Amino acid sequence: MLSRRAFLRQAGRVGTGALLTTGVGGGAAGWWTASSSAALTGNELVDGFLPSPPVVPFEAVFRTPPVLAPTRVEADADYYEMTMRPAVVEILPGRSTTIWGFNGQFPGPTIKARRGRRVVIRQTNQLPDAKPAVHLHGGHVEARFDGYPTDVIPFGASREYVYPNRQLAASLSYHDHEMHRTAPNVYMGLVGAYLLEDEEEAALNLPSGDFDVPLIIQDRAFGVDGSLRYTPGMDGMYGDVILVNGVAQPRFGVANRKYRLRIYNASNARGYELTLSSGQPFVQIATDGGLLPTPVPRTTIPLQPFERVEVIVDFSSVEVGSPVILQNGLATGRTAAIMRFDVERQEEDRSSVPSVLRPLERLEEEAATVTRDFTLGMAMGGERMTWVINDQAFDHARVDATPRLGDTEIWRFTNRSGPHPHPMHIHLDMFQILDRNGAPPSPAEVGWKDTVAVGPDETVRVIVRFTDYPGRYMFHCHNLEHEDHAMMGQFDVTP
Ligand SMILES: [Cu+2]
Repeated sequence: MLSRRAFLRQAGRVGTGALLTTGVGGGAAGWWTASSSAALTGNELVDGFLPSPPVVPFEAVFRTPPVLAPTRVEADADYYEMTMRPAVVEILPGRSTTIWGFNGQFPGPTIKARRGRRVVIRQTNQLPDAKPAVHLHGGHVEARFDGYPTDVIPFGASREYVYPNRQLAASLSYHDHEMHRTAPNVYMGLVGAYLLEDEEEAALNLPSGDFDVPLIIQDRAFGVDGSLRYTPGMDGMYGDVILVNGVAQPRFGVANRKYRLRIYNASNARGYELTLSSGQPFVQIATDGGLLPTPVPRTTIPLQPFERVEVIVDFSSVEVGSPVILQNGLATGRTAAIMRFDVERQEEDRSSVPSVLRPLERLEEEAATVTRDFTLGMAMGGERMTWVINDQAFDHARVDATPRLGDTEIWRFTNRSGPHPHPMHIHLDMFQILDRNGAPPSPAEVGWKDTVAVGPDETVRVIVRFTDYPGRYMFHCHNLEHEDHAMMGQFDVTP
C-alpha cells in the first residue's frame, strides 16, 4: 500500500491529476483534446502523444480473474468484503503500472452468484483520490444499493451493497459510478465480473468449469514508465494496447473442443467488431441479460462499451497446433488483434449446445402505457461541447422520467450527434429491443439487454417494465466519457 503522498505523485503521472482539477458540470474548457477524428478509429495519435511502449502480441499468458471467496455463508446469502485500493502491477513486461483495483486487482475478482441467493458485499474505499459509488451493472437492486453517483464512499469508509439476485442468470459486472468521475475511475481499474448462475442454465450441459471463461476486453494507453495515461479525446478515451482480463494481447492455450466465452466490452469508449481469424462463426448464446431463446451463429459481433455477449467457440474444427486470433474488425494496426487461442491439445468434449436455450417472455408493445423520447446529441455547456440527452446535461436535481412501479414503457432513443454511436444503458430492469429504424431486431438482439447501441442517425425503441423497487435510478450513455460529461439522466420509479 502506497502512502498518500507517494500515491498522489503516481496519480499525477497517471494523468488523472489534470482531470481532477478541471472540476465538473460544464465549467472547464479543454477537458478533452480536440482531435475527435483520432478518437473515431483509435489508431492515430491523440494530440501528439507518443504511442504506448511496444507489446509483443500473444507473448503474455491468458488468465482469468480470481473468483472471490465469501467471508461468510448463510442459508440464503453469501457475504463478501472488498477493499478498493491502489496497487502496482506489471502489465507491460518490465514496467510497473499503478492501478486502482477492487482488492488491488485489475480487473477485480469475479463474484459468482446464484439466483435466489442474496449477495452482500461490503466495499471499503482505500483510494485517496476517488470516492467511488459501486454499481452492479445489469443488477435488479434497490435504489439505495444501486450506486447512485452521489452515494459515494469517502476515503477510509465502507458501504454495504445488497444484491437479491432475483433475476435471470447473466454475465453482469460491478464497477464504479462516481459522479463525473466514472471514466477515469474505471480506466484506473475499478471494474470486475459478476456471474449470476441458475439451475435452469446449469442443466443445459453448456461448456463449464475451465471451459467457461470471461474475456474482459479493454484498451489502455501507457507512458514510457508504464503508468496508465489518461488523455480522453472528444469521443472518449482510446488506448493503443488491448487488454483481456488485464493482460496485454494474451495467448490462451486451449483444447480442441467447445468453450463458452463471456465477452465483456469493458472499454471506456472503444467499440469492437469481433471476428475469428479462422473464419469460423461464434455461436452466440446470450446477450447482456443472459441466454437467448436459441443459439445464433455469427461471424461478426459488434460490441459497444459494456454490452456483453456469450458465445460458444468450437475449436474442434481447428487442427491441433494452429492459432486462432480474436480480432477487432473496426481497428487496424496494434489494436486490431485482441488475443490468440492456441489449439494445443486434444480433449474429450461432452458439452453440448442445445437448439433451445431459454424461453423468452416477450414484452408486448400493447402493454406499454407511455412512449418517452430521448434525443442524443451535443451542445455547448459553458465554454465547451458536452454530450446531452434532449439538449440537457445531467442534473441530479432534475428527474427526466417518472415511470410508475409495475408499468411497461417504450423508450425511444434517437441519435442526432453525427458519427458517434451511443451505447444507452438503463438501470434497474433489463429491456427488450422493439426495433431499429423501424426494423425488428436481429435474432442476436431479441434477448434481454441492459445496454443498446444506438448508431449514427439511428432510432432504437426499447420496451422496459419497471418492477419491484421504487426510487431514483440512472440511464446514460455507457461511453464513459460521454456519461461523465454529461449524457446521463435519471428516472424516479413511483409506487
Ligand atoms: Cu455516448
